[in-house]
Amino acid sequence: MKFLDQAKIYIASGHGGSGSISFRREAHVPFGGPDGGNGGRGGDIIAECTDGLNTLIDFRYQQHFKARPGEGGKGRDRSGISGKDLILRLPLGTQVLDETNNFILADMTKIGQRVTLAKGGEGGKGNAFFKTSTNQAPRKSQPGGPLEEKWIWLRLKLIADIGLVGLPNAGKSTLLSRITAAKPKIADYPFTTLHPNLGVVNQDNKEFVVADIPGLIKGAHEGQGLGHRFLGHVERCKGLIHLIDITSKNIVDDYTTIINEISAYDKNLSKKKQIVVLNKVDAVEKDVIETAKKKLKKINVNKVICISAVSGEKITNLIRETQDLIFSMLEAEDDNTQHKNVSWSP
Ligand SMILES: Nc1nc2c(ncn2[C@@H]2O[C@H](COP(=O)(O)OP(=O)(O)O)[C@@H](O)[C@H]2O)c(=O)[nH]1
Ligand SMILES: [Mg+2]
Repeated sequence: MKFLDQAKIYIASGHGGSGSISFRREAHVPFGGPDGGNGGRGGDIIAECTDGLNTLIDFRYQQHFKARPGEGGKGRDRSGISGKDLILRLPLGTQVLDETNNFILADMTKIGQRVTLAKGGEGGKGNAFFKTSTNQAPRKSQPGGPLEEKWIWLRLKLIADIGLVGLPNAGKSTLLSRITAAKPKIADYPFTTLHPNLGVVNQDNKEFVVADIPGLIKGAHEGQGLGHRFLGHVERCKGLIHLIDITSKNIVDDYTTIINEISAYDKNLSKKKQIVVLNKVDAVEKDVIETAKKKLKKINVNKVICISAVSGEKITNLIRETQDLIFSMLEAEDDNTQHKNVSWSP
C-alpha cells in the first residue's frame, strides 16, 4: 500500500550489571563483613510517540538500537550505575510489530505515549545481600539479568495533513509530483489508481503530508468510481486543497460537484477548511482568469489562488497558504486539547 512507510529494526536492551563480591577491609577490623554492591539495571528500549515527525525515513539509515548495560556492583556497598534507556522516537500513527510483521506489539496513537519494547536486565545482587545469621561471609553474588533482543517492524500509516481534491484531470497528480517527491501517474485513467498517492511537502524547513484523492466524480457518493472510498482518507486531514481546471467549460459546476460529493459523504468533511485553486493558468489568457474568479465570487468563493502545476507559477504561494491553514488548525486543536502532552503508560 502506498500509504505505508515501514522499516525493520533490531533492538536490544542492556544486560544487568553483575553483583560484586567484596569484603570490608579496614585497619582495625580484622574480619570485615561482605560489602559487595548490586549491579545496575540495564537500559530499556522505549518507544515514544512524537510530534512533528511523519516518516520512518530515519530508520532506513540506522537499524540497530542498543541500550546501555548496567554497571557491575562494587565494594563498600556501592551499586552499579543503571544503563541509560534508549528512546525510539516514533511518529504518530506508527505501529510496532513483531519479527513476523503480523503481531502488533504497540500502537502509537497519542503524542507522549511510551511503551517499553525491551526490558533491561535486572542488576545482580552483590554478596552483601546474601549475608545471613549462619553465613556471615558469603562468597556468592548474582550475575546481571539477561538483555532482551529482537527484530521488530515499524509500520506507519501516514496521516495526511491535506487532501487534494478535484475532478479527474484537474491536475492533482501533476501538482503532487511538483510539490513532493511522489511520482504519481499523470493523466492516468482516474479509476485505475487504487490508492491515494501521498507526498511530503518540505518548504522553509516545515513539512506537511498531502494525499491526492483520485476518482472523485459526480455520483461518487452513490458509488460511482472509487472516489467515495478514498474520501475516508481525508477524514483526518486538517484541510483540503480544491483544484479546479481553469480550461474547463464550467468551473462553477466543477467546483460544486466536488463540494456536493464531499458533503454527501460526510457533512463534517464539508466543514473542513479548503483552499480553492484554479490550475493550468499557463494555458489561458488573463481575461479568462478574471472571468473565472468573478464566477466563483458569485457563489461566495472569494479567495482563489491561481497556479500552474506545470510551469510552477504561484506554487510557493499555495504552499505557504497551506502551511498557514495547517498552523491555524493546529492552534485550534491545541486550544481544544488540554491533555496534549500528558504521557500515557500502557
Ligand atoms: N497546461 C497545463 N496542463 C496541466 C497542468 N496541470 C496538469 N496539467 C495536465 O492535465 C492533465 C491531467 O493532469 P493530472 O495531474 O493527471 O490530473 P488528475 O486527474 O487531477 O490527477 C495532464 O495531461 C497534465 O499534463 C497545468 O498547470 N497546466
Ligand atoms: Mg491523478
